Amino acid sequence: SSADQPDSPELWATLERPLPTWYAEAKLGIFVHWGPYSVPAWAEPSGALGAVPEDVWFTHNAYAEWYLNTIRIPGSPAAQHHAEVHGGAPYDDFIDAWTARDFDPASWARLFAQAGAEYVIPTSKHHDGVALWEAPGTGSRNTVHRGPKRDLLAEIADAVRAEGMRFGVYYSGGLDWSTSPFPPATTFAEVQSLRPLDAAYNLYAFEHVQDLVRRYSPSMLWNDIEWPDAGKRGGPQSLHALFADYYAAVPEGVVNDRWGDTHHDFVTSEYEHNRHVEGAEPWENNRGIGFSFGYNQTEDESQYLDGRALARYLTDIVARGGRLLLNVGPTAEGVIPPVQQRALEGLGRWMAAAGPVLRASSPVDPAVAAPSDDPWVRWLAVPGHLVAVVDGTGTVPLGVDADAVDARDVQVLNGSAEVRVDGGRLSATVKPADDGPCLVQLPLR
Ligand code: FUL
Repeated sequence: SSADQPDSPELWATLERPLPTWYAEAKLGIFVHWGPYSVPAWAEPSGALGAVPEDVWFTHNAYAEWYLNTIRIPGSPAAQHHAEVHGGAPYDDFIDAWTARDFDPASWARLFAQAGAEYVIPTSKHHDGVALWEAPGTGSRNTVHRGPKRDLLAEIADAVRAEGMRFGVYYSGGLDWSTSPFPPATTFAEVQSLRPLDAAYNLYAFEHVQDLVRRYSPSMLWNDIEWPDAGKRGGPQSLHALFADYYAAVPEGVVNDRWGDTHHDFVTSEYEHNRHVEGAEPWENNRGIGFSFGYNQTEDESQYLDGRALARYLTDIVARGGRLLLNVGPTAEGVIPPVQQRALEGLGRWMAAAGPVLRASSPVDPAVAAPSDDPWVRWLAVPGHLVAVVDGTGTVPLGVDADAVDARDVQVLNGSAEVRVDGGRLSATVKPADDGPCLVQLPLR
């Protein structure tokens, strides 16, 4: 393509190939948002993205990793908090205050693996532009030179792989606030109009991702917000070239859909935002355990999902053919906050029984077996069987035709349940286990 023509759909199509098996089968990934923002660790827990009105979202942003944007919005509670608690200190002071003193990547990886995760995606550079590795062109604004003084990505990659999980990276190609001063975004339109587009920034971002590929061979490139427009007009530093180079280096690698209108291996929804993409193409929903990705010390149990709620959230996604990228936000010291740790441990106890079923499963046509929210029932198909995942107590109608399954040969994989046939319909009298929903496995006839 010529210098001012955007790369064509035909060019992007040349990158298409079958979805690598590991990702086609994956059900649970762990996202890690860790940065200088983990020092103030402050946001208003205003609600889930997509459920909070846009005119409220930016001034009362629930995402603690957006701290540098939110404190620059005049009159925002975060601006007031920053003035009162941090004396209006320059944001980069938080780089040095980020100690990672208690960071033990092996214990993180063990926790994630026990929760049932198959892949782990830390932020390599978030919107604040601070790199978690010695990224070219960042000078000292990275964790090797300041703050932790460690290559955090290398340590996480090694620990994650030692637990048999895949390692990938998040990269903010769209927003990079290291080009200072920047006006704060107060609308989603401004997020787009304020992002850098030029050739110099494209080269900067291109060299970052190329360096990530060379050093860590990540199984996933999870870009955010968009890719600079200058990188979508052909040439050796184009995104197309970057993808081709990536697939050559990591044949099982996958890329998400947040580069703009380009090639992608899967699409993403975030909390309640973008739910309409779930279904047609391979998809992944992402969210924090609470309302933030970066650690937010103002949140408590009332915002966080617990193990049981996570089990239901994950099952709902898997039953619809998706996967969950569930975020953890460590403290500046490198500790997974206890409330997040408990949630993951709770999910892990349930996944000990449910994980193998979830991983072997595919969605069930709702015309064959209908899900319901009250009582809570979801359906999974595993070879030769249907599995009802049931939460609640008492007698629950199962929404499946009694002729479709063999009700005499029921296997309860978690909790206890008795299945009865009543007028051609099945019901189960359940007593769920302490750790999460019952799994009732019924052979297909
Ligand atoms: C969003 C970002 O703006 C959030 O801070 C977070 O990284 C999330 C996964 O993607 O678009």
